[in-house]
This record gives sequence, structure tokens and C-alpha cells, in this order.
Amino acid sequence: MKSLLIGLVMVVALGWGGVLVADDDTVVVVMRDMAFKPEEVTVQVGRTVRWENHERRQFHNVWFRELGEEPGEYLFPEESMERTFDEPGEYPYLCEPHEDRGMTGVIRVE
Ligand SMILES: [Cu+2]
Repeated sequence: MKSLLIGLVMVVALGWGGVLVADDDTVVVVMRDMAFKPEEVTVQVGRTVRWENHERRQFHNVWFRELGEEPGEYLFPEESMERTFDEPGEYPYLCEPHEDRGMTGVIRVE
């Protein structure tokens, strides 16, 4: 039942372009249908963002390539990763296997 409620909240939150904030105050970006949802997120300094794979079968990763980092580990359905943003700025990222399908996103920290 709880997961159903979370699902409903998510649909509403994504529907009006708002940011989904989980119970633990992390901001959630969902990986679904070959996309990061929402693609653009603005958060306050110090906020943690969690990427959750909500696909049925497809894996993805999160790669902050422009920061000169290595690609993130593959995240399979129901897996997730978190990152805390302690410096203001713009943090573009992408999914390494699906960049050519437009699977990119950006976190703006202010
Ligand atoms: Cu992907």
C-alpha cells in the first residue's frame, strides 16, 4: 500500500513539473522510459539527490562526465544511487548507454 501511495505522489509531482521529495528529504529523479524524470532539477546547497531506476528491465547509469569523473555503476530496476551537492553550480549528467537516445539531465544547485 505504501508503494502505491508513493507512486501516486510521484505522478502528481511530475505532472506539474515539481520536484519529488522523499520522506528522508532527498530529491528523487526517476529513471523510466529511457529518461530522467524530471530532466532538470533545482535544489538548495547541501541537498541529496537520489536516482531511482523504475524500469521493468532496463539498466541505466548516472555519469557526470563534464566533471571529469568515471561513469557511474549500472543501476538495475529497483536500484538507486545518491549524491549530495555541497557547491552551487550546474551539474549536467547523462546515462552512458543511452546518451544517443537523449537520456540526459541536469542538477542546478543554488
Ligand atoms: Cu539509460
